[in-house]
Amino acid sequence: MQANDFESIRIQAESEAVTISTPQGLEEFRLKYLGRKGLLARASAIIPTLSQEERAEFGRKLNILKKALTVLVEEKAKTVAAKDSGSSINRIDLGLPGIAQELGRLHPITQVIDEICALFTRMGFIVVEGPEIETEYNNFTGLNIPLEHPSRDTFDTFYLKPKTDNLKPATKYLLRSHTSPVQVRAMKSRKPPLSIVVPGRVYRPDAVDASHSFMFHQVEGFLVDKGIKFSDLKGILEVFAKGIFGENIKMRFRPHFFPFTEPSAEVDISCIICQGKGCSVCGRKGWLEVLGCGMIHPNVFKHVGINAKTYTGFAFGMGVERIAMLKYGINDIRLFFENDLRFLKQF
Ligand code: 2NL
Repeated sequence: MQANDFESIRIQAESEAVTISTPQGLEEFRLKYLGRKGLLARASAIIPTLSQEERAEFGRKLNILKKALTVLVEEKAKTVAAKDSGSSINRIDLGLPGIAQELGRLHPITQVIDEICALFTRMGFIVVEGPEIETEYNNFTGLNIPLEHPSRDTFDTFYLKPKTDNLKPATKYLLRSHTSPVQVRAMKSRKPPLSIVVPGRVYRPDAVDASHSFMFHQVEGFLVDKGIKFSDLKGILEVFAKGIFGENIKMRFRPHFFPFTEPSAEVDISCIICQGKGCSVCGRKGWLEVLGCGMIHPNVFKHVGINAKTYTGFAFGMGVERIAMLKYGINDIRLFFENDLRFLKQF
C-alpha cells in the first residue's frame, strides 16, 4: 500500500457516503471500511512488512484516516436516523380515526333557571341579579320578617364576622338566605310598574342530605302596578307551571303564611308521575308542592318607599333544584353538586 493510498481511500469513502440514505446502507459502508475484514483492517495487515521508520509514519496516517471515517459514519448516522423518524412523524395517516372534540353543555340547574326565566320574560318580566353577601336589613327587615323570627337565627342563616370600629353599631352582613333582597333593592331603586324575576344562589346552614344543601338556587319574582289582584298572580303562575311541567297538569293554591305577603299561598301541581292518583314521588297525595306566593305585604311597600294605597303587587319564590328534581325525577339533590359527568351528561 502506497502512502498516498490513504488519501484515495478517504476521497472514495467521502463520495460513497454522500449516496447513503438508509441505516442499512450506512452499516454496509461501515463494515466495508471499518469492519474487522474492512479496508483499513487489511491495510494494517502490511505493518509487519514495513521498516521501523515506515511503520511510525504508516500507523499515524492509518489512525488519522480511521478517525476521519469514524466521524463520517457517526455524522451520517444522525442524518439517516433523523430522516427516518422525521418521515414517520411528519407523514399524515389519513386512515387513522380523528381526535373527537367533546362538546360542553350547561349544568342542568342553569338550564332550568334559563327555562324558568324565559317563561317569565315572554310575559314581560325582566331578569335582575344581585349580590350574594347582603345586609340583615335587605334579607329580613325590609321583608317584614320580625326580629324574633327563627330564620334570623344563626342556625338558619350564615352570618359574616362583624367588622367593629366601636363608634357605631356595625352593619351585619350575611349570605342571603333567599333572593328576595334583590327585589327589595329593585323596588327601592326603580319606579312601578315593575315585573322582575330574580334567579341566583342562596345559602342556609342545613345539614346536607338527599333533599337539603347548604347552597341552592332560587328564582323569585314580583309584579307591582295599579290594580293588581290575586287572580293576576294565579294566571301568571298557571302559564309558568304549564310551561315547565306540561299543559295537562292541574294546579291548586293552599292558604299559607309568609311574613312578606298577605294573603299567602303554597302552590301544588298534580303529580306528573301518577297524574294525581297517588304514588311514591308525591307521597300518595297526588300533589307536588312547587312554590310559595302571595300579595306583597303593605309593610314591605313601606320599607321600599312604594305607596301601598296606589299600588298593589304579587310575589312568588321557588327552589330551582326542587323544580329540576320534579321535572326529571331526580331523588337526591347532592347529584347536582358532585360534578359526576355520568349524571351531568344526561341533560
Ligand atoms: C317559597 C316562598 C316566596 C316571596 C317569596 C317576596 C319578595 C318580596 C316581597 C314579597 Cl320583595 N315576597 N317573595 C313571596 C312569597 C313566597 O317564596 O317557598 N320559596 C321557595
